[in-house]
Amino acid sequence: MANVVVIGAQWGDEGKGKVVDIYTEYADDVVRYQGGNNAGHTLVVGDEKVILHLIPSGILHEGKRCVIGNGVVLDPEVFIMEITRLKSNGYLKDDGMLLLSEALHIIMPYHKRIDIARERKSGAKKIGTTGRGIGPAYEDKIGRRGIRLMDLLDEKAFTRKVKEVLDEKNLILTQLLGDEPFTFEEIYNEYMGYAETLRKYAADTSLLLHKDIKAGKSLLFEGAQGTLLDVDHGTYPYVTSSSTCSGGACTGSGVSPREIHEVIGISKAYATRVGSGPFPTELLDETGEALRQAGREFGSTTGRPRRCGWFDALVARYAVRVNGLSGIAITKLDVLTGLETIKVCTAYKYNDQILDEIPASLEVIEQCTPVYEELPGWTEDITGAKSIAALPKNAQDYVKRVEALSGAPVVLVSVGPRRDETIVLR
Ligand code: 2SA
Ligand code: GDP
Ligand code: MG
Repeated sequence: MANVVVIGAQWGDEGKGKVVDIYTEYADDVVRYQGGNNAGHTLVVGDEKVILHLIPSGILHEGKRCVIGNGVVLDPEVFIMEITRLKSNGYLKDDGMLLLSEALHIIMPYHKRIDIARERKSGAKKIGTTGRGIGPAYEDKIGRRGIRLMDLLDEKAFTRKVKEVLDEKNLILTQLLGDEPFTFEEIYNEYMGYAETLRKYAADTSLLLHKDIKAGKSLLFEGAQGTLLDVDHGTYPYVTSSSTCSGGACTGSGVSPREIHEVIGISKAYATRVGSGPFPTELLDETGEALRQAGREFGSTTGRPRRCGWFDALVARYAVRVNGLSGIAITKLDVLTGLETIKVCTAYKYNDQILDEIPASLEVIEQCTPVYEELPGWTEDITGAKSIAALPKNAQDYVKRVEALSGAPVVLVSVGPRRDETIVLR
């Protein structure tokens, strides 16, 4: 029995969906605990590709309980679309295996409109959000004016709470952002329709998870986005609005830190970032473009091209520290195949100083240039490798170097998008 947290060790899209799908075999419950449908987690099973935005990546396994915890912000329309699609593909045969925390916050139509309008108004300074209303929904949660699932399921509470906030939302939309207002009726009619579908999934999930732990079951926590997008520990303000680090698993699910046994960080063998913000190892040349094409680096939610760059050991070490990583999973090693040499960033240069930790100030990070070490590449196809020993010597050395620079043991190496293209070490 082990309760494991899986988090992104970079800027998201490290392959968390794939790794969670694989680890689900050893778990009883799979739990999303932060973010919302800004996430896009891709699973490839045989020839089938499934992209999940809200529902935990354990859903493709029968008999595993999937929980969306209190820390998630949920767009009911997207949730319903996702369950409908899963059911039509033969998954989620038992609705009882999917649970929503009744304390989670609901993304409202004004959240989405405010998100998009603010980004539009920010011009070059925009965050590069996914436009899914995530930030504005968390603002209302922290501002204590959010609508929770339990409110949506109680018509009177829902009516009262929406009426309480709507004037202010419409003022922001019309007076500050130059957008259209909402009427109470349009929101009421749309959301009351969702309420009936959502009711059967609602539960006190913290209590259920607690009971499962007491019964000796194993929990797998599925992080969304990545460490450098954490609202506290990321490259603020170019972050998402939730706690993407391992600590978020506890606040976002109501499970105690004392119940967590392992924290696994997922890192690509290179790096990507989507949206604005500092990215010291970014490649704006043909090598960056080659990584984007070979790794199919386009947003799983928005389709936006992802920015690509070399592996950054400062980011990896930081992720090990702030998440307490007990292991690292290296993904997309196959994408590096064919490169003559591969660079890894081992330090930053800031004026004439050498830094081996990420500086706290955004202004300083933006002026840092990477100090690189070069490693020889390989040309052999590695997607069929089933062990580290089966990898070409240079690929083995690359993995060893990444492990040494990161300071946490490598527990999995992914050599292709499919389930069977994985070397599980522990
Ligand atoms: P938001 O929408 O408020 O969370 O955006 C704030 C920042 O967080 C980034 N962010 C992400 N970064 C990587 N992957 C994400 N999910 C999608 C994917 C992204 C997509 O799987 O590819 O499809 O574009 C994700 N979600 C949020 C975002 O880019 C902003 O930098
Ligand atoms: P997540 O948000 O961390 O779950 O990652 P995404 O699903 O947004 O992006 C990861 C992408 O890489 C998906 O398209 C995966 O199918 C793909 N992927 C995952 N692991 C590997 C791998 O080892 N090699 C290759 N080539 N693709 C991978
Ligand atoms: Mg993703």
